[in-house]
Amino acid sequence: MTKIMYLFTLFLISTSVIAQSPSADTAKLYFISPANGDTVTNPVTVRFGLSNMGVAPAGVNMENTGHHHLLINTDLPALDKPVPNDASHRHFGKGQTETRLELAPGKHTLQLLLGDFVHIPHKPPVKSEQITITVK
Ligand SMILES: [Cu+2]
Repeated sequence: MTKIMYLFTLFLISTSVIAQSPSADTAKLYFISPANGDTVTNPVTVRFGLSNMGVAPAGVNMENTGHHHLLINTDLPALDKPVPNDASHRHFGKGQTETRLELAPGKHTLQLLLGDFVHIPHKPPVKSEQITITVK
């Protein structure tokens, strides 16, 4: 192999390490519950649905997997950086597929965003629609 081929191979390896994890073309992320427009009471059980990709805990680098992030009353974060970790960006890094929330009475938005083993959204991102619920 020529030196140029060798350098090119190194380049491919190094870019694949920092590149975002690819998502499956057919991946779909959605809320099993609640549904958009629902009126609910506390605690609000939120169930995450994912098809054509799998759930793996954070830190586990397996193709076509990721873990759930629940965005509460916020829009999508930067899609090429780790998802922030705060009250409006919840990580489910153990591989959980549901949670219970205590929310103030009123309207709230919820959205799911899948992240890879280092919490970075896939490319293209796997996200649900943003739903609005009303807590009584
Ligand atoms: Cu995460």
